[in-house]
Amino acid sequence: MVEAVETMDGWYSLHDMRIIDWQAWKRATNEERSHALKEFEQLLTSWEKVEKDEKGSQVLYKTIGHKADIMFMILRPTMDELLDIEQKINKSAIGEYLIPVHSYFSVIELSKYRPEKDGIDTETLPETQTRLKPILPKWEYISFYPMSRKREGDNNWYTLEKGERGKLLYEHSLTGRKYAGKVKQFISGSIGFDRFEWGVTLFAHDVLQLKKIVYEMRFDEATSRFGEFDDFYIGAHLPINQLASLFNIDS
Ligand code: 76R
Repeated sequence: MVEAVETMDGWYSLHDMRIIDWQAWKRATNEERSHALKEFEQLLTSWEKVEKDEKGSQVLYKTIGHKADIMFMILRPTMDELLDIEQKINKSAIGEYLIPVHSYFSVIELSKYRPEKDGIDTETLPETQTRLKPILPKWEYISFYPMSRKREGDNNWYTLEKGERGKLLYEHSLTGRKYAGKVKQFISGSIGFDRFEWGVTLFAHDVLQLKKIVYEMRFDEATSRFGEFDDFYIGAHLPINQLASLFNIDS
């Protein structure tokens, strides 16, 4: 029988993609617009406190193309907090102009292919806990895409022995390490939660590095034989102090 691998699970994750209803926004009065914007800024500022207290983390990006205009990635210790946040956005004044177009629910995940380090359970190590409950970087660019591992004939990830899967992921990680300082990755598991098996979130200072790492990994066996991908969402960082300029209809 093929052995599963134990997963270590951290904060719950919601990727929430919205389109801005520009027509409705333009029809709103100046007063309605400035009230909505102010309330939105206050909501985001309240989340910054949660992050400072290390009780969650979040980022907001402007996404390119017509799949979405903005994307939130929000991490919290429980799913209930994510539900609450989703409702808060919808009930807020700006929520009237932020049409949900896509979302992805998952949980930050590390797999235990090497369950011990120097005889210590890796899950108990402080560095593991930091990776399971990460403060997300506010780097210039983001890429998010769901992916799965194939279950087709000889290319079935789930009939490979655990040792073989561990070896392929180790090789995969060597490609990943070449991008240290250029690309930061967060893997969140979504088996049983959403349509694909993992969410991949990458941050980069240079948007081109997002293409380069994904291209190079296509040649790793873990990807070339087993990788299956959904749509990619690419965005540029949207800090609170740039919201006014994004939503300003005169510029
Ligand atoms: O957790 C670790 O860092 C240990 C090594 C490692 C694992 C187990 C690792 C390293 N990854 C692991 C697991 Mn990864 N990763 C992806 C993608 O585009 C593609 O082809 C794939 C999308 C990227 C870009 C990426 C980057 N990785 C996984 C898994 C779970 C598989 C499972 O459990 O079966 C997926 C789906 C996945 C996908 N990976 C790294 C990176 C990078 C940059 C690293 C090096 C991190 C570092 O050492 O700093």
